[in-house]
Amino acid sequence: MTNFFESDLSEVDPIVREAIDNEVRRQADGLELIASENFVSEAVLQAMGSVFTNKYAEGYPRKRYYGGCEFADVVEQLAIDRAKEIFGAEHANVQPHSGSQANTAVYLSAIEHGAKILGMDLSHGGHLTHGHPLNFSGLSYDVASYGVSKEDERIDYDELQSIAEKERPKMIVCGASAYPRIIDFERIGEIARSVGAVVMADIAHIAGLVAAGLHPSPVEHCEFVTTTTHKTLRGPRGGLILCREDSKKTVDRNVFPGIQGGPLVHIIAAKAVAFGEALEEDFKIYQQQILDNARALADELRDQGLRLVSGGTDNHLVLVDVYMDGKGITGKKAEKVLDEVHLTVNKNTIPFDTQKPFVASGIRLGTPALTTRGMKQDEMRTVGKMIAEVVQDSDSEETKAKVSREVRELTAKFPMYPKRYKSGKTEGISAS
Ligand code: DSN
Repeated sequence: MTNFFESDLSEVDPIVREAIDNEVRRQADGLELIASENFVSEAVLQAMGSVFTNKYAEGYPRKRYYGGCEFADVVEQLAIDRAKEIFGAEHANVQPHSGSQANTAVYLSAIEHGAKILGMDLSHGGHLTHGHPLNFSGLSYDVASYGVSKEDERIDYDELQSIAEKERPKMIVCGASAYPRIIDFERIGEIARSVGAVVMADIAHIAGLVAAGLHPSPVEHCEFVTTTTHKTLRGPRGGLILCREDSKKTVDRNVFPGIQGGPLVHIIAAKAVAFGEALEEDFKIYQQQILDNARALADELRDQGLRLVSGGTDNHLVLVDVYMDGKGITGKKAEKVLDEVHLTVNKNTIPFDTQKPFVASGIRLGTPALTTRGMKQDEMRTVGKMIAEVVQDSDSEETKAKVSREVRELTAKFPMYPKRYKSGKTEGISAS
């Protein structure tokens, strides 16, 4: 089965082949610092590129609306069982096509249309699906929001308690896409119970850390837990819902037929592979290295004079205030100049930002992808210096040319597919 393909994409569709090859080179020759991205193993890629994409399998294992689902059942049941084992959850639905679909299905399962939700403000680190006015969540529900305090830029749990008492939401939504600190799910669970609300914890960013026991788990404290499978969890692009046994039927019904038709069986097969990798001892070592690397990156950026939102990081990401009240450059410009030297980041609003979201005062950096590549603290210090140099001297072509050369030298030392990282084990970061 290794030589499964007899035809060659470069002959069948050279334009797509070339785009794929260029993307392989882009990923290999640049330094990927987008906090929500990662590099999957070849095993995950193989499962994604399998003939399961041909199969309709509406329904769930052993209860399908189509014939010929016996092997689809194998991979979906495996993905469910492994997800439950990783997170210690009573039930897992592995069919959501994305994190947004997972969240949509939970909203439908947990509360009535139009009910009040209390979600974290997007500009304070939340997510579109946590109540943004242009998202289904903001359009279909009555939204109140909470955020971080101005003093320490961390979630103010006392304020969250007061807002919950005043607003009396039916559901509190927690979890974030640009929050560098530990989230106290236990406290949020207590706040929710005190006002008769349920909790949806969206752990898309930190799922790998939770799986490895390096971030407190929400599973015991929150009725519903959602995640994507492609960030720190390092699986295929997709979603996952964890819930308790008593919500199993409702959640399953709201995923299919509620919001989706046929599941993406090839992606579910790849989720099963990735979940298997997450159960390996190496995965814990990898997640610890993500944390060590984020701390090293944060320390270097701080030493270089950049301001970090909340002063540092407890997880895989660092939010840098590059604008510094007009003394620096905007997030938009920082993203552009860093891109020019092949340091890939995204502009991001910071709490209480004075810039519009498309301009933003910050950039968000994450270490999951570079850690998969085998880089450790020394390389993170080097990357931190490069970022600071470009951001602080953003109009100098000379600086950009120099840093660009340094990026090339560093990437050459940590090759990507197919030389490194053939399985879930990361070379150089391995127990074996
Ligand atoms: N777009 C994702 C991120 O970058 O964090 C969240 O959905």
